[in-house]
Amino acid sequence: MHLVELNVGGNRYGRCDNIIDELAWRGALNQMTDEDGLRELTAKEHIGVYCGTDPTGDSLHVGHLIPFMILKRFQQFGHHPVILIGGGTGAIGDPSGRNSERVLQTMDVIHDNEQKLTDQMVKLFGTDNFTIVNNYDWLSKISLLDFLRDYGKLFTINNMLNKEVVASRLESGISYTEFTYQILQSVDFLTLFRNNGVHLQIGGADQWGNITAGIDLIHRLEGADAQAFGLTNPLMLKSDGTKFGKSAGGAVWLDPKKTSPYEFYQFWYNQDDADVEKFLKFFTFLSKDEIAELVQATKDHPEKRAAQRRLAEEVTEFVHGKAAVQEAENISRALFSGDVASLTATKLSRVLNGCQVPLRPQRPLT
Ligand code: 485
Repeated sequence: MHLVELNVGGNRYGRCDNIIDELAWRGALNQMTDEDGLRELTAKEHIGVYCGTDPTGDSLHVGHLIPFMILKRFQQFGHHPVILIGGGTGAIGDPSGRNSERVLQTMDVIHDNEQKLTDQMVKLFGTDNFTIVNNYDWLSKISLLDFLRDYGKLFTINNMLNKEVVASRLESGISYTEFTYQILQSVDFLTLFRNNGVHLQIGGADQWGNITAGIDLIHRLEGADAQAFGLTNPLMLKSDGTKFGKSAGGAVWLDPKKTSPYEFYQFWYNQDDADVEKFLKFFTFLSKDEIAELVQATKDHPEKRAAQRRLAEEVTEFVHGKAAVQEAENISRALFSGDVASLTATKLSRVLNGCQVPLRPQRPLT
């Protein structure tokens, strides 16, 4: 695999010269439709790549970072990321990855969440070479009759029932509303393919059925050789079998009011030695060489936690900015040395946010 040194946004990255090789090395690939076709297209031109999220909550969490890191890497290779906020689909609720029916949220709550998620996305992706769309803009305009005539006719119940998400709910039951979800997400892919130059949709492994349904719809309407692809990331497993993304206080949020930057930093700093290489590859933009050095440092001096510290610094900076890293490190140091008096009231309130963390960090900052 050939490595090139690029200088993007002031950082040095040692990267593969092909985005798919880069993702493979980062451990970011689960399933892909037509890998050869996607390699060929991404080598030839810069494409639009999209990932959607429903505004069912008022903040993103670290689990959402998984496909967003992939989108970010596409952006660094010159491709164009499109984030879709599902104001329309969020009104329905994706049955994927759930074994029971969702409770519908009010449209007021959904619209309120849309804004909060949009603000968080802009912090991660900036405003250059990045588009953010809301599927409420087109889904809310389709009449029931048009929906059934234009799209419903192209989906067979037989295929829809075969999607894993639906099949797994047949015994416990699934409403007609949630059953319809895959058609809505397919209409999105078609809309972005037609209007935004989007050729690839990415998402977690639970999104495979929805993504492939969209590709089928595009092929039905735009021709069998229309270049639409799908890619999912693997489940993020931890070596001790516990779920990635949870801390003692529950989910780790990107909203600093729900999870303070200090708690956020500590979440990454406290990852096991056995997981740190995997997380450095996946959640940072560090080069192969830099990661190799950190892995060696963990082997030589595990007690120094150099790899965990770098991981915490990189991800906290990506999500909350440089100043937040400084502050998290100052707080960690002061708390560990017992020098609480040096902390201002604001800093203390960050640590005590929701009282979710032990007052003393679990480990000293070396
Ligand atoms: O056109 C689309 C409309 C909605 C969606 C995607 C494309 C959202 C998707 N159906 C969904 O439910 N996503 C989850 C969410 O919104 O929280 C999660 C997935 C996860 C990962 C993450 O979004 O469960 O695997 O894709 C970004």
